[in-house]
Amino acid sequence: MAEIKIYSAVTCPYAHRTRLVLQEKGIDFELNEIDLQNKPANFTDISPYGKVPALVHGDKRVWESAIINEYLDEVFPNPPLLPKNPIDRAQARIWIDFANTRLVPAFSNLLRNPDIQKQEEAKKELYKHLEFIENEAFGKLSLNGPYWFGESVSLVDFTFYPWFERWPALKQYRGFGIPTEFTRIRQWKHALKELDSVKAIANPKEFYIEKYARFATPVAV
Ligand SMILES: N[C@@H](CCC(=O)N[C@@H](CS)C(=O)NCC(=O)O)C(=O)O
Repeated sequence: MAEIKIYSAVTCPYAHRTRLVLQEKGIDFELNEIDLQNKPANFTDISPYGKVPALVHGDKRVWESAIINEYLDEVFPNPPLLPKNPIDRAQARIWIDFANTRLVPAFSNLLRNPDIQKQEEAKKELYKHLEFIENEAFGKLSLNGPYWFGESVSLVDFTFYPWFERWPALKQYRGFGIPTEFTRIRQWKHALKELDSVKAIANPKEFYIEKYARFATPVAV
């Protein structure tokens, strides 16, 4: 029986982050797919916030994707997914925080807000964040390779990638693809797509377009 149990949902980008780390490290795990519309009774015994992903390791529980991923990196250190020296580790955590507090909220606002004016504001916000990534991350940190920190893939790559795999839904419903001027971001997405760990659990764009229709065009009740 697998030592690690993961509670996940295939549509969830946060759970996708953790599944990518499990894949990349080749960790044996038991996958429990949760129907978020109909969660099992007592799910909060496993996941105190009632969300996915959640991880059970023996009799211990860990939740919150960014924390789960750091936990996995500590317990299963190969291959290491955080840089070694403290300043680079600090940079990695800054970018993980940037994903959680800036890029992801702008993505969600654009996809979910039915108000056209608000969507235009969200597009500007998202553009600004992509520009910052292009210049501050890929223009400065990634000089010797295609990943966030150049040569080696890291938790930062796996933290952002799920939203980029879902980007076709933004393009479909809000006409906002990844702007062509952000060449490094586009190269990075391509490099990530080619990783075995990413390929192993990738979904086609049609999958997200179908699944995200209910966020983009909610039906009035
Ligand atoms: N901050 C959390 C967010 C996780 C999250 O929002 N998961 C969503 C699905 S993508 C969820 O489980 N929603 C169920 C609910 O809130 O009832 C993380 O990083 O793990």
